[in-house]
Amino acid sequence: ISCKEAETPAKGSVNYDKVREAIVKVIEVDDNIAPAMLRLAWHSSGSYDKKTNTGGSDGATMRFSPEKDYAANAGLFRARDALEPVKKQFPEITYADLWTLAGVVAVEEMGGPKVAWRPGRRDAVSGQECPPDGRLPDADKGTLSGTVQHIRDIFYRMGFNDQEIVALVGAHAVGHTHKQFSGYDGPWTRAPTTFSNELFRELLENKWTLRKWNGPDMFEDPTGEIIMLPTDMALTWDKEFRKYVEAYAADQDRFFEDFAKAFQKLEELGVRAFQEEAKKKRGWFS
Ligand code: DDH
Repeated sequence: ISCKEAETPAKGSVNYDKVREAIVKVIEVDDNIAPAMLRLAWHSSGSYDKKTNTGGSDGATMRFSPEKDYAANAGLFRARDALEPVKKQFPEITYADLWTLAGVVAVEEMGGPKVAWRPGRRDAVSGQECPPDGRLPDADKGTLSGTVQHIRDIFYRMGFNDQEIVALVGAHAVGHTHKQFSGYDGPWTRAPTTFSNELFRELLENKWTLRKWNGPDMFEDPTGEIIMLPTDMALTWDKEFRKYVEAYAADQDRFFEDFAKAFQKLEELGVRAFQEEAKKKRGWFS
């Protein structure tokens, strides 16, 4: 479908501060939903491919099959469903704006940095615009070098560099893996509803060993209570990634600043309205 057929928000008709307040209320009922909202924002944006300029948060295509059924998106119905009453309360906001706004509100509510956010995303009207499966990262590619290469392939495709990759993955300070959704099991930190640089500190300061169980390969600390995915560990084994893990473990302010920039960039990948605006600013089309 063309952009014209898609629903675009009526400018000025939504009070985004009120929407923010409504999202905060949802989080206050169950703060475990905040990490899920953050992951929804990331998965709706992280399907972007810069070569074809497809995917990304514009369109909120995860409402539709096949995207909502991709294995990577298992469990995200929790966040989508939790936001449904907010959409009912503010019907003029697009889902694409609502989901990305929920991501930044979740980060803020969990004590993280303020992330710049602006409206303007449209909603697709069918699943025809869904990106293909396989654009989001797998947590394990069997070998260390394969896993490191996979992380780079996935994030370079969106247009990120090594520093931005490490900053973004710092989001694993919050939330849980769920056996029933991904096969993995457990939280990364002991404060899974506090946004902090704790993922990096745990990665460097704790002792990580392969969990002995009949689930997928994952790492645990000596207590077995907190975990790391192979892709998280890979950030400490690759020299270039490790530089940033060390920097962020030592300096939470720097992590917050870099995360905020990278997350705003992530949420704006492929958004037509912002791309048009940027073109106009360059003066070619005025
Ligand atoms: Fe993640 N993530 N993520 N992640 N992620 C999972 C949960 C959460 C990978 C795999 C998983 C990012 C990067 C990666 C969050 C945010 C972000 C789960 C568990 C898996 C598996 C899902 C479940 O069982 O429910 C991999 C692989 C990568 C990678 O980069 C290689 C990034 C960039 C972000 C971000 O927000 C910017 C959050 C939050 C969660 C916790 C969700 C919850 O329900 O709790």
